[in-house]
Amino acid sequence: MNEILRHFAITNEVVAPEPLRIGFINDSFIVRAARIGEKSYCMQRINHHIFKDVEGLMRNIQLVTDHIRRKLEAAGETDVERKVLQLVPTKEGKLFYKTPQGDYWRLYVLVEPATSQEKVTPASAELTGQAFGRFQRQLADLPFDALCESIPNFHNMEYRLQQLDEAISEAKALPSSDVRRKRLDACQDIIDEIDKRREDMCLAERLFREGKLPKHINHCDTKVNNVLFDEEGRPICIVDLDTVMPGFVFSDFGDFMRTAANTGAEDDPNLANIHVDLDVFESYARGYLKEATFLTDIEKELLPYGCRLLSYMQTVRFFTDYINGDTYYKIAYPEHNLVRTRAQLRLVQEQENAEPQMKEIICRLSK
Ligand code: GN1
Ligand code: MG
Repeated sequence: MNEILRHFAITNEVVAPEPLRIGFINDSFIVRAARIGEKSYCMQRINHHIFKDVEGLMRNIQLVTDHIRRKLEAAGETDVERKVLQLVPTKEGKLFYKTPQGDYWRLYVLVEPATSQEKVTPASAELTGQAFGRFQRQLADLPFDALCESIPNFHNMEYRLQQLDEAISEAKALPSSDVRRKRLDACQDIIDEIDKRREDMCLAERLFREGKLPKHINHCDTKVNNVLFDEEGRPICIVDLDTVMPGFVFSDFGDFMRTAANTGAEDDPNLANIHVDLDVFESYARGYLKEATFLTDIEKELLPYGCRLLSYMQTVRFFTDYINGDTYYKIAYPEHNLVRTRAQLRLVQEQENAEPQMKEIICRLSK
């Protein structure tokens, strides 16, 4: 560990790295300053099986953090070190260090003091909406294609449906005794539900091709635990920038609502628990719209649609993984991906029913 650390351009004395249990994708370590008051760091091994273009990913992060830092400085903000992540380059001036074994490591200055939250309340939802809205606004003047897609087609609905179709045809070709074929044969009701929404759910991609819907830089993992809060419970910094990439603003708005504005769990086996939490929806939307002042009319109008879209996309992704035999998502029990699929599909249906209320809220808040 110290061998890796010595490649980075750190000027202060630090103690040995210790494992930090955050996130499932990368491995993180905390590197504490030897003396109080000096900088500590967060060292991470990047999962290059998921993020295949580490160079592109790190360039994205550098671009985004530099851009936000310049914005904060131009606005005369104080405490900039806590308001945007800061990468520490290697002694050779690179954004990451690649070991002879082929692992990729990076180093951030640790944001402190700061706390994080796992659960959302209507009050914290509003603050979180502001934080992600501000993040998008700060990046809204970057051309969307200045960044690469760190996971290609990550939130592209047409591509996700194509992946499902491939999984289905592969499973169909298997003998009827095969587990994957059995899974497929038992799930025709899910396929029907997915099929009847296909066209509607690819609307955003079509509007983009017709030049009617813009792309912007999105965070693409808008969970409350990716926001750091200060001592007073105010959001200070957005973290986990690996999936920051071009896309539609719904990716961030819809994914937050998918995870936070659901009275049930993402993998709730009891479908009766699943409803849209309109209090959380309204609070987040209020915070978001306060800050996301760059939105066009069509983007605002489609925000409730974006909620359904992200839940539908997650339905398709979980279901594809189920038919493929659970190769992408970690599962806790054999039918976990099926339970997740049904829970997300129910959320889509609940969001369809709640769409008039969601539209009314967006309309009221936009005035
Ligand atoms: C994955 O691992 P986590 O929870 O940050 C996935 C998201 C999905 C989510 C579903 C890189 O995110 O896109 O929405 O699972 N991230 C990746 O729970 O695939
Ligand atoms: Mg994540």
